[in-house]
Amino acid sequence: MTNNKTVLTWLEEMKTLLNPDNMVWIDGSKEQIEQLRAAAVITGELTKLNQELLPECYLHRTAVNDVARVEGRTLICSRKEENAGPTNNWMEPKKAYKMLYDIARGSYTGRTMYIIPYSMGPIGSPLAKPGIEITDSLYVVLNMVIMTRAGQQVLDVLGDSNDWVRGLHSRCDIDQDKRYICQFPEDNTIISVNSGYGGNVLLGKKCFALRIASYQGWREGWMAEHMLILGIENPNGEIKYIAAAFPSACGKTNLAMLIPPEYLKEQGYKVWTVGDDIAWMRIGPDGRLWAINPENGFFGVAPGTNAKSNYNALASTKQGTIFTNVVYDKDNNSVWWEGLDKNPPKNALNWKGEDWDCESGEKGANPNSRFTSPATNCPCVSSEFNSPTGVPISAIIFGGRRARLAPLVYQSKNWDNGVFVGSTVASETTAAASGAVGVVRRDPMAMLPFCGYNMGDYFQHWLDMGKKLGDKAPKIFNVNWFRLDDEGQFIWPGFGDNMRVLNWIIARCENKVDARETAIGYVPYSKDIDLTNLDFSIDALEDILKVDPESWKKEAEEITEHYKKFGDKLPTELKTQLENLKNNLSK
Ligand code: GTP
Ligand code: SPV
Ligand code: MN
Repeated sequence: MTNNKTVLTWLEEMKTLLNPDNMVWIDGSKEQIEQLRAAAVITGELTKLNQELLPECYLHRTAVNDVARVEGRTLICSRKEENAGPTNNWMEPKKAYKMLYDIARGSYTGRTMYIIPYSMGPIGSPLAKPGIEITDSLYVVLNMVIMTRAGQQVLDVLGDSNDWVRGLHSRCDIDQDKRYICQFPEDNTIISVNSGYGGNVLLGKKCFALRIASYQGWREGWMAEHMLILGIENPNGEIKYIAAAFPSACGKTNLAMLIPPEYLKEQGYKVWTVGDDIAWMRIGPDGRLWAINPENGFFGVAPGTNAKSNYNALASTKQGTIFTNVVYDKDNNSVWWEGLDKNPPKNALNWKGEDWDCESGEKGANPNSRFTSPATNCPCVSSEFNSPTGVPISAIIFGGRRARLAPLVYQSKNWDNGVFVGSTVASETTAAASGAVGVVRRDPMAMLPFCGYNMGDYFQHWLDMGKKLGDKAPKIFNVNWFRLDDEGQFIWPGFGDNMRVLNWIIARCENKVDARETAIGYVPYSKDIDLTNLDFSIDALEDILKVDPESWKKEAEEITEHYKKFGDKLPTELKTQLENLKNNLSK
């Protein structure tokens, strides 16, 4: 498949270490994928689903102890501890290699070593980057061929270059006490052992496209972000692109595939999906910020996905999809999850593969159950999806799950103030990572688990990008779809109705609408959020647009604490921003 010496040498080393029975290159051909699916059905890793209802779709169950990312066991192994920074777990690289090689040694015995050459980004795009993942898991192979562009072509473009990311994955024994997800940013290397769950083992995704790539972006002057990318087409056919960073399971896939309310559809508004999880962004020849989605598929949260909440995501799962940890419907050899519809299957297995009684009150699907679907399945996939240059970004949005405080939407005063807003994002934890759910924590730019270097340097990099972009910089906003009322119900309807907020954001970018200046930024006048055909009162809207100085003073104190972590690495601009906020609030 290749004569690249750096590749062949590494593979030899890995072969000696892992001791596989045989080696198989993934060439990306349909025939090979079909053959590997059949093999995975024989080993029991996949269940072939009803091919009439769900052609080329399969079900997989992970080990019960292995259903989410493990942030506590995710390490950044930079040479100096300071370069991993205060928000990452760190281990000295030599020690980490030894520990990981000791764990992985001989672990492919009796197994096949699959070699997956893949590209993050359209093959041949100047913004794309190649990697090679070796794995002993067919599930990983079959997910990687959906989530990335994988196969021979990647090696052809790589040629003799040494500029590729090494990825070693071994299931070992799925021993959670020996589970580690390690990134070596200075070596372009990832090692993941003892897991079989998506975010831990599909090494092109969080490990490469965020942890390694964020480091590369810092060194090379571009950005790798935990952001969806969408295009909004107005009735004149003009398309504006928005990138949005929300923490895991906080609504990126949903927003990326939003269906506008009926009255806006009738006017001719459309939404196009470029990406739902990751954006790589570079300053283009015109001085604007251009973004690609490095992925080729969606690894989406299943629960809550239905024809009403996210029609396009559901449609994306109808073919060539791998479902992980959902309910198995024995009667029609199909799948189900909470929130799909009101008819849970009567004769079913839960995500663990046990008989499941839908009336027991126990959940059938794991809260972090997922679907892996090809992006091209999505009815609203953007025509620019494969564009090698990407799309120009007009606005960047930050957001999180906050039951209180953060208003529905506000605009930062300028780029530096927007970086401040991003650096202070807080959100309730979700099932996407193991550990407690619903605990509010700071998750700067939704990158807390994904930044591959010192987050203080990362903030500075954002500020530096702003200086380079100057007046061509995207405008920065913050949204919160998750405000709760006293009964614990979401106040804002969310989902498709978020389009009403996006339209305000676009209008702000085009200088077409005024806003109210507050201590935290520009907040909409309630009349400017269009509530046409929505059963939502202007009073309720005003309520979720309020900026309460007393609560924000408390928030400013918490930000002060949050910032202490970064010590000398905290950029002066951000200290100034915090002081400004405090001053504004006491006016
Ligand atoms: P990752 O793939 O983990 O990065 O998640 P994500 O950010 O793509 O989140 P996703 O869109 O899958 O949404 C996660 C959960 O949030 C689902 O249960 C959704 O139903 C819910 N959700 C998404 N958008 C909204 C919204 O506007 N309002 C409310 N109330 N819930 C939402
Ligand atoms: C996330 O947790 O942000 C995800 C899912 O997108 S995973 O790929 O598991 O990280
Ligand atoms: Mn994500």
